[in-house]
Amino acid sequence: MQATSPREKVIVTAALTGALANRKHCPGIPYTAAEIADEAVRAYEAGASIVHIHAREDDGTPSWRPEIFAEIGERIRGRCPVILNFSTGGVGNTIQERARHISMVKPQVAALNMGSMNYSIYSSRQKKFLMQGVFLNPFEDIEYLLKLMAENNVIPELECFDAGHICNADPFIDMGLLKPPFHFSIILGVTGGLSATPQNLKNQVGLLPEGAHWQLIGISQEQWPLLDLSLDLGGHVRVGLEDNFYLPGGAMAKSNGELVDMAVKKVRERGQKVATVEETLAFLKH
Ligand code: KMH
Ligand code: ZN
Repeated sequence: MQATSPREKVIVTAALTGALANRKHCPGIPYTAAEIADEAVRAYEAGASIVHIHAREDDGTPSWRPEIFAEIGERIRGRCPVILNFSTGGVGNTIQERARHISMVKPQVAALNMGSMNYSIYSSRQKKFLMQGVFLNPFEDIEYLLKLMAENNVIPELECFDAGHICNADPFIDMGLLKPPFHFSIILGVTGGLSATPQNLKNQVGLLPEGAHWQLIGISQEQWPLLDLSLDLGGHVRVGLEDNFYLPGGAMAKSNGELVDMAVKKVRERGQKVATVEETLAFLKH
């Protein structure tokens, strides 16, 4: 069972681009390696110590080409010390295709999706699904990624979207493939996974192993009303255009930096501090 009180120092992560949305949805979404690096620097300057990144081709289509991840990494590392967290997620290609950059680029952290489910975008206004797929993350893929990350000194960020996903870590802890300190993300608000309610957040936090670090990933504007509760319960924070385009008042953010500015302001208003890169590295390792 997880202790649930606010942390003195809070890690702020910026999820810069994602794979699903494009500039028709939100003009601030970066596509090219240069654009993603600019957004990473802006997020770092606003207080983010980790940037979570998906690669894209220059026209914005999702890509898992290691050369693109490498270019993004080089451009960011040449300009600031922000910690790199690369995605391994996707719908419709194999885990081997989605994880080539782990051994070739070796980001400090990589996202690891902890279970399968339907994954869709539903429009209540249009009364239809705008996108739907099956998000396949079987145990054999999780095991493959855990071994690959361990061999390459990459820290797994365990992304949990549905009720069973946190407990899916248990067999890997038992096998010794997953060792503390654990870093979980609780994702609320994907249609197909858990909805963004206070009760769902409390239930998920109650399932975490003792001492785990965790952050809330709230999808769409629903992330802002849950921010205080997640900080009260001991969470870290993730914001960014991958998850949500909007500032709390409803205006669309022009950049990831604006979303990070807002998250940092809210953390500080509560009397908590934002973790530096050095402090975040210490959390990641101990
Ligand atoms: N798009 C987020 C809800 C990944 O990158 O593999 C989940 C995510 C997963 O960040
Ligand atoms: Zn992602």
